[in-house]
Amino acid sequence: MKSHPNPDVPARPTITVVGVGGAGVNSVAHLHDSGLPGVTLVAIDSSNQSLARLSTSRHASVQRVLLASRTRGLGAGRDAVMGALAARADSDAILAALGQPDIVFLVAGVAGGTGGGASPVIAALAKETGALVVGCAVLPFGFEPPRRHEAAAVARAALAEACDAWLVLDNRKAVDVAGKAIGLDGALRVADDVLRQAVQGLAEMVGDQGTIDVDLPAVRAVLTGAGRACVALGACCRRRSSAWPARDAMRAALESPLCDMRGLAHAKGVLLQISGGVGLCIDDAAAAVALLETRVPATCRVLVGVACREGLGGSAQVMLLGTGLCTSAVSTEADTDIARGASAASGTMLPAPLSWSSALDSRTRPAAEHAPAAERPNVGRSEGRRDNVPEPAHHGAAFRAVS
Ligand SMILES: Nc1nc2c(ncn2[C@@H]2O[C@H](COP(=O)(O)OP(=O)(O)OP(=O)(O)O)[C@@H](O)[C@H]2O)c(=O)[nH]1
Ligand SMILES: [Mg+2]
Repeated sequence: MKSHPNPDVPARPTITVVGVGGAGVNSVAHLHDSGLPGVTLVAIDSSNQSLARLSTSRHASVQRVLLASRTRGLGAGRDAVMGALAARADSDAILAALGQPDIVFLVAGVAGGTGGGASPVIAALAKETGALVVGCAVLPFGFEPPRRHEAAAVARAALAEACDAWLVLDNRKAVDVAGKAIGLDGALRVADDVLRQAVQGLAEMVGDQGTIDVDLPAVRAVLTGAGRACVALGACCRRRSSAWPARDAMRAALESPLCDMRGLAHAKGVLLQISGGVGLCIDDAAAAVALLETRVPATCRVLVGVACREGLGGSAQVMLLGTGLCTSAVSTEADTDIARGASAASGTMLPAPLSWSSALDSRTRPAAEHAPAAERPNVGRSEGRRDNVPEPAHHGAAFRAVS
């Protein structure tokens, strides 16, 4: 039972990120060090050594759970059965650390004993608390032995079964994104940072920091029992100012070669968070939404949140989380469901919007109805929704590893 809310305190959905096993603990440490506000962090591992990195006073806000009853704090030795037993043996400690969050983001390297074995158990415990559970399965690097990949495939399926929605972050793709020349540590940090942006986007969307927030019940409706999901991130960088930064960021997210976005064509729902500077204009945000709607079915429910942050200047970022994907439409091998792209574009900023309210609602109408003229080859400008807004020249999107 959730405690009764105090009417004097504005209610805010609570998000907890749970890192399981060595990879999960590292992700949580990165989230902490990036200063993500409004998100509770929990690190769970069967290895004392792994959790020790979060023992400093600087990390006091991170809750740690050592699954020691079965392992003596020595790790699960790559044995997923041991990882599962360890989590079951310490389930009370896990439940106590979880509390009663609204949304749990659970991250684990599923090739590991703890990550692979304990994460489905912890996901099930999190669901017992009433939380919406989104699992993120980190897949092994290409250089890791085949048996690790096989173990990861089995554990990924178990994690998927235990979560409302699940997605994959493939370390092989992280290396591609980071570039071959970058060190292993650099590739790991790229993966961790992609996850940070996804969590941050979700936190902004349901938190009270945005210009337009999305209700938790609406987010619940999209994520509950949603199955396979994907996250795409796009950015239009400040140093290359664009007339349409949000739309260009959306294009970057959708066209990133790092993610197989074909599944979006079958998506049942999309959570979209658009973040831009204070000058972010309504037509630009609407164009970003319209561009997305050209890629999803007419029946897809798109929820849009918008946050204007002074620090973003003329740049924009989008985070989209597509759910209910048809698994046959996305590759099942060597895939990542998290992508990020950066768009290079030039031009001038449009004037600030007068009102946000009408253009950015939850919508289920056919995509073509909303697509701006520029995205619909056979529709004349007089039929478009932005007749009096000059159409910027098309800028080819360039994708870079790290924006
Ligand atoms: N992205 C990312 N992946 C990692 C990181 N550390 C490990 N991995 C991946 O996660 C897999 C599992 O490794 P760990 O998380 O260390 O394993 P564990 O869950 O602690 O399992 P045991 O040590 O057997 O208990 C590895 O095979 C790597 O592919 C990290 O810091 N970031
Ligand atoms: Mg370990």
